[in-house]
Amino acid sequence: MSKQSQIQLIDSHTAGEPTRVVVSGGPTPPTKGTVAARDFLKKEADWLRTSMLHEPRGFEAMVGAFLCEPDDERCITGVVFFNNTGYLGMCIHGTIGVIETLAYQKKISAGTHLLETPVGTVSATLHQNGKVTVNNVPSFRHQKDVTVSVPTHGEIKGDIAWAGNWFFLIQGQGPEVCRANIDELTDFACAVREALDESEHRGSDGSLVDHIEIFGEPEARVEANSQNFVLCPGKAYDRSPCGTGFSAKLACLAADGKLSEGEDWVQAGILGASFSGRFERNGEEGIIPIVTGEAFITGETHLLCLPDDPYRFGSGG
Ligand code: PYC
Repeated sequence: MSKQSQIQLIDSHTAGEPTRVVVSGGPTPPTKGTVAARDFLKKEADWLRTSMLHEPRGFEAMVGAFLCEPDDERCITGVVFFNNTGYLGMCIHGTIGVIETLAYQKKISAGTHLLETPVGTVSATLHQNGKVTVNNVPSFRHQKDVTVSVPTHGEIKGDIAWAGNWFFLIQGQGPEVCRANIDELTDFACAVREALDESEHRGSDGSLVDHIEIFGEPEARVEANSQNFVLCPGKAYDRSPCGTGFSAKLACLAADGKLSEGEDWVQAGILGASFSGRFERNGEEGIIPIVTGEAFITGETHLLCLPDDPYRFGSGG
C-alpha cells in the first residue's frame, strides 16, 4: 500500500455544489500558512488535487479543500481550495462545507470560527439550525460597463469585481438564465471569458477574470431576488449560487446604490437553491459580503492509490 492510501476524505454539498475535504493523511507542507500550502500543493503535490477531483473518483464540479496550519493564530484552520483545473482564492460554498464537515467530526460546535485562506481570513458562524454564515474577504467592483466583443453574441457588457476570486458579471444578456439552458449558458460564458482574455481585460492585480456570471429574473419555480449561472475556471458550472460570485454581485449592487448596507438579498443558483446575503461597508469603495447557506454531508471516502492502477492520480479529465 502506498502512503496515499491513508488519506481520508469527507464529502458534502452546499446548495447542490460538492466539497471534498481532506480530513487526515494528506501531504505536509514544509511551513505553516495557506499561501505556502497552496504553493507547495501546486508545485510538489498536485497529485492530491487530481486524485481527489478528476475522474474516475471525482467529476468536474467538485471542489477540494486541504486543511493546514494557519499563519493567523486566531484561526481554527487554514484552508486551500481547488477545483478540477487549479487553485481557487476563496470559496464560500466550500467554506460552508468545511464547517459542516468539522461539525460532523465534532471538532467544532455552534459559534463563530475564523479560517485562513490564501486571499485572507474569513469568519464562519455555525448556527444552531445548521446554517452557516460566512463573512467574506473585502470585496469591490473594479470596473463597470466593460464591453467585450464576443464572436458568437456580439457586444456584451458587464462589470469586473473581486470577491476572493475575479468575476465578470453580466445582467440580462445571452441565453435566458434557466436550468434548461445550462449547455447554452456554458458555451456563452466560455466565449465571453475567451473574449475577455483576448482583449486583455484583467483584475486589478493583473489576474485572469476566470469566473463568468450571468444574472436573470428567477424562473417561476424559484423564489429569489435574482437567479444566476456561474462558470468556474475550466468548463464546470457552479451548481450553487456561488458564494464568492454572490459576494461580487453584492459589491456591484452596493456600488450602484441598488442595495443598502444590511438589506437582505436572496440569490438563487441555476438549480434553484439559494443563498441569502447582505453586506457591511468597508472603506470608500468596498464591502464585506455576508453570505448564509447550508451544507449536507454525503459520504466518507478512504482514498486508495494502488501502484498498478494507471488512473490512481486521476485520468486527466
Ligand atoms: O461558492 O464561492 C463559491 C465557489 C467558488 C467556486 C465554486 N464555488
